[in-house]
Amino acid sequence: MCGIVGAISDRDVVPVLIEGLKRLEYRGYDSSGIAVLSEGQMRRVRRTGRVAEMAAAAEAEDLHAGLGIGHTRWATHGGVTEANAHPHISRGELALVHNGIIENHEAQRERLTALGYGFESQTDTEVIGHLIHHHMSQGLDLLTALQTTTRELTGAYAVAVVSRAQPDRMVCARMGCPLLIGLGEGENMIASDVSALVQVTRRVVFMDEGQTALLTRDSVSLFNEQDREIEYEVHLSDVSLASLELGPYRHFMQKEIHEQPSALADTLEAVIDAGQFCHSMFGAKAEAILGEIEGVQILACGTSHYAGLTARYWIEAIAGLPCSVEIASEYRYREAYANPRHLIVTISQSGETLDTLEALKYAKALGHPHSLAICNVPESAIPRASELILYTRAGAEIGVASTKAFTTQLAALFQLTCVLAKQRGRLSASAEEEYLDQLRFLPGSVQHALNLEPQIMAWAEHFATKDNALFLGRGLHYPIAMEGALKLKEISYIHAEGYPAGELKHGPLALVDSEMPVVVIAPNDSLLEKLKSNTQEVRARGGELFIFADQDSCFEESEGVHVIRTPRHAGLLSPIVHTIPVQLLAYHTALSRGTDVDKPRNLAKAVTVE
Ligand code: F1P
Repeated sequence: MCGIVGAISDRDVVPVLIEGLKRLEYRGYDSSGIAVLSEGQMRRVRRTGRVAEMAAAAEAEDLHAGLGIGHTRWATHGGVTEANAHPHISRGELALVHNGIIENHEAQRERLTALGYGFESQTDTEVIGHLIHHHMSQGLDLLTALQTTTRELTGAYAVAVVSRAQPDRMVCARMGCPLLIGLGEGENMIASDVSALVQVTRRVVFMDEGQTALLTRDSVSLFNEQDREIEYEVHLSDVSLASLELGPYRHFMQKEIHEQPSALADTLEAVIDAGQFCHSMFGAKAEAILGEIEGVQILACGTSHYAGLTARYWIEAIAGLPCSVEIASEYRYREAYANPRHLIVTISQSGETLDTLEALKYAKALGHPHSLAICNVPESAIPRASELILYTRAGAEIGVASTKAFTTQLAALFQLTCVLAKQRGRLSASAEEEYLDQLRFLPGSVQHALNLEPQIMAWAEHFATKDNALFLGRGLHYPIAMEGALKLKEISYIHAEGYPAGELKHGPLALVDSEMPVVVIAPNDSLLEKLKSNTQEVRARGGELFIFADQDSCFEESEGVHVIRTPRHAGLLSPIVHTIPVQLLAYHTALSRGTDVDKPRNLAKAVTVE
């Protein structure tokens, strides 16, 4: 999704803006631009395509200034053109960047047209700049004009504005889209996320919904929805520069797949150190809230939704609580039945996914008093709107297709399950010890699964030539089959479906022929024999099988049956271990097909619009 960066400094901010935009590239974008105020002149460079092309153009135009804003655009209103790229300039006087969607832009466009404003783009954004310009022409200063404008907008936005009339400041506003302020020495900055700023500062202020801010070189003032100046808290970000660099890897996705043993170890550190499952890791109020709830409603999107689907098996079987899992964008628009004794659990890597955030707000409005966020980005919108929080400690995830966030979400959800079970007297001391042991071994099992990479690369060559693929799993591994299919379609653009293997003969078997590779996730669990019959149904129709089988699953290679042996059965944590091979398969297939692995077409990392 769109990314924003802005800086005001004694030094040239152009390199800060460019570097910031490069670090926001991972969010997904199709054009970029910067605007600077230099010697009283507003200067702008915009390009479709990569930030590097825009940066080269900025260099060619010799752009330097102490005040500027930059943007990576992910098209929503209007095609991918230079005219639609941000920053947008109003009458040569002020420049603006925007993330989000202005829902009443058509009405505002009519109003502004009547006031004599012309439009150069098809975006919803341009109305914001003209509205601010209009209010300034009525005598308001830049900040007040922005605050007045925000009251006339409906929708979601993070905006930053600079004006020729007040060249010593930058103003910004946040409603529904992320925005934070970075505090430097003799300079201040804004950005959509902290990765854009860590090159300059770690001291950040997270803006809240409805707030506006005024930045000069040496001061930052924050205002609430009523435009009253308020105090702010300064946080020290722990995002490291190393986590944002590729290192020896070819792609961030490859790096992040390989980081999973350490990401899991970090996420599990507290529980392993404590030697027990303890409610306190979810927050101060966790004991009372987790103790009193009678069910769980999980809300999430994409890969995070599949983590929820996996957790349902654990929560119902181990904790003995009813658990529903729903795609956030569906839940938020239906008249859902609310049981106030059910805990709302949101799962989100970014903590910014708009549908998940809105589903959480909707659940609260429906009468759910209790919520827990499982999230990878500290201080992001979803945990800030939740009562209880468990942060996964996967570190920055840059590849658009989620990998280490997913497996750490699963680890977090398993801990939640065990805490819920323990509080209900459903976790014996020996079971607790056994699960803790499984968690201790988990990073090692995941490393073992990573070692399968060379074998999986050979399979990937084959998949790269196909147009379709089926992924089958049963029980706990059915969501992993869906996750495997999602990974493959996201980054290799091969059409893939994940199915519960028992459902095969109710439809998808009609698709199976020699051109349809069928991936089977085959752990040695209680459903293994049933799964074996399902694979025979495939083979009998000429389908080629690619089976990820536990060491002791007893699948043999034969004509049309390929087997890769995964580590010994990891018990209830087996879905985590079995995720690794399907991630690697998707990665290497995409590599063979030459797609843009980290930035797949049409996709964005943080989906902050509907
Ligand atoms: C949800 C999600 C990711 C996916 C992609 C788009 O994000 O669907 O699972 O990989 O990045 O967004 P989140 O809510 O987990 O951040």
